[in-house]
Amino acid sequence: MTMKLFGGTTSAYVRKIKILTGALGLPVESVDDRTPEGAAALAAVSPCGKVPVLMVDGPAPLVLPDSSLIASWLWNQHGTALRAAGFDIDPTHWEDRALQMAVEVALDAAINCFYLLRDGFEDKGYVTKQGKRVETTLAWLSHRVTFTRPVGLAALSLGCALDWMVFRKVTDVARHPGLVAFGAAWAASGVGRGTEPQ
Ligand SMILES: N[C@@H](CCC(=O)N[C@@H](CS)C(=O)NCC(=O)O)C(=O)O
Repeated sequence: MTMKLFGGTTSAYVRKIKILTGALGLPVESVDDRTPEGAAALAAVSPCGKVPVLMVDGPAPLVLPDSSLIASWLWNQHGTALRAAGFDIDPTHWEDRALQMAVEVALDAAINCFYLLRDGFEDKGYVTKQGKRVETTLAWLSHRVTFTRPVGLAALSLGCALDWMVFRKVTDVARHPGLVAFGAAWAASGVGRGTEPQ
């Protein structure tokens, strides 16, 4: 079985998968969709043009175009090894998934704000609304998420999302003490080491 992971080095969603495949020691070829060749290869496998996409070749070929879908597939295939590596990303942990959903709603809104403002979009309220969504969701999460082992879906997403938000300077995480504590524990754990956005 060979695997290709489409995505660049800045995406928080791609990073989630790099952390998991790295913890498993899986040989995965990275395809950077920001190069013309990578973009063409991505367009050939997925109509959505979003990353990550995991392409699995072998007796049962698969194209998985979403980080949560990929994470569930990895859990299905390698759950025992992931557990041994300190992760529990069982997709039937509904409370954890509900928190993860909130993290990713905030991340999507932050991504939206970042790119719309970078492209010079004239804000007639939509960008402000997205920015408020980031803040209310982060404030809510700040009281609910702590970093514990094994690392679950919400913690994995939040670690990657906060690092991205700091990297892109889209919010001031320091306003949320619970998230500051989470970020310190996440950094100290080394879970994301070597995959930081750059
Ligand atoms: N729900 C998706 C979100 C993926 C996503 O938004 N990826 C961003 C990069 S961080 C992307 O591909 N953006 C390109 C675009 O929207 O054109 C997942 O979990 O994989």
